[in-house]
Amino acid sequence: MRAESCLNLADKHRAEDGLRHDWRLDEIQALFALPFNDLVFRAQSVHRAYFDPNEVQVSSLLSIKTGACSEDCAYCPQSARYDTGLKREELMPVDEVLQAAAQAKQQGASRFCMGAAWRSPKDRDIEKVAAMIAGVRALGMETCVTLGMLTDEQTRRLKEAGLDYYNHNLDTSEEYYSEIISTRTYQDRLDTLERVREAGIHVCCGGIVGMGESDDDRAKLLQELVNLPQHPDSVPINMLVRVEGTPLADNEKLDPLVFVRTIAVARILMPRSRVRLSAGRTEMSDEMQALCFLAGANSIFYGEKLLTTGNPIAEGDRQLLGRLGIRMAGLTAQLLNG
Ligand code: SAM
Ligand code: DTB
Ligand code: SF4
Repeated sequence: MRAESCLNLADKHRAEDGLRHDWRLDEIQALFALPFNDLVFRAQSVHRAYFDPNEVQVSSLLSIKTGACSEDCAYCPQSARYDTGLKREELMPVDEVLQAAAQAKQQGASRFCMGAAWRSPKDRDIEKVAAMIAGVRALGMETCVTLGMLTDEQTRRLKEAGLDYYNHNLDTSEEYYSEIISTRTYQDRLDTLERVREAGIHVCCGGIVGMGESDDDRAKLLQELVNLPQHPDSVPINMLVRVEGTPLADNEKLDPLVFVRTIAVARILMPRSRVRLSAGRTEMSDEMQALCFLAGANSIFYGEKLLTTGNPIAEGDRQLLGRLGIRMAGLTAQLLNG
């Protein structure tokens, strides 16, 4: 029944958005296998057809509830199961969150993303988060939250509070997912994504590379994302941040050019989506980040902290973007872009 209604939805959206939602794995694998220059040229051509190539959207992140998470995601420093030395913090007071948002706005961020280390929120938490959303919106910023799995009622409440985006990542292929997380299923993730989409909240959904997954896993992750009934509005591509104490701490580093290829293929598959060069930038050279922008990335996390780990300082990013002649999208420009 669910599969049938998804198919109908997929047909409906294909007709509506003129984009493909029926990519086969072999087609995606063929893109990954292109000579690097051909792949990047193609990605940049698609990028130019849909976006201003010299503009990036910037989001700032804040961890509003930190650590002690019941889930066992092997990459995550916030799981209660791993000793990462992280200090646990309860849900932050609303006024402190709004102070941080105002500061992020002053630095030039147009979207404020609030993350909580929950498997799923409790109803009483949702009321506080709703107040944060309303407050951040009142500052004139776009709002995004990532809180784990949601019920229908919680989703409705977030929409009512004015939520613009919900971040919920598929992280990797369905096959590899069970190697990384045992406390929830891929289908749980897909169910929350469906709720968010149907409530009319923009979807932010992507994944992590560098977790020891295969080339096929990366292709399959992108296939899952592109074949959703609607392409996610934002697609964060994270490079694994290897945190001491997590099971993936000693993983081998991914070839940076494979990361750039992943960005390029995401751009080709999802031409209207913001592809975000997300976690892992502190370990990337300026040249590698420039290649990611060339391959079609047009969004970054901005500000010296992601949720619990480091990110380049804002001044450093302003200098890098300046050297590349890339502007930060203002809120007005973003609203115009839809
Ligand atoms: N608990 C909620 C959830 O899992 O959806 C929201 C917060 S969770 C930290 C948000 C996302 O951060 C994860 O889905 C994952 O993609 C990303 N993430 C967490 N740890 C990471 C790491 N070490 N490196 C890269 N990305 C990471
Ligand atoms: C996403 O895809 N990446 C962000 C955001 N969505 C919530 C989180 C990255 C977290 C990196 C590890 C940390 O700082 O705890
Ligand atoms: Fe918890 Fe989210 Fe981290 Fe998984 S990724 S351990 S659900 S905070």
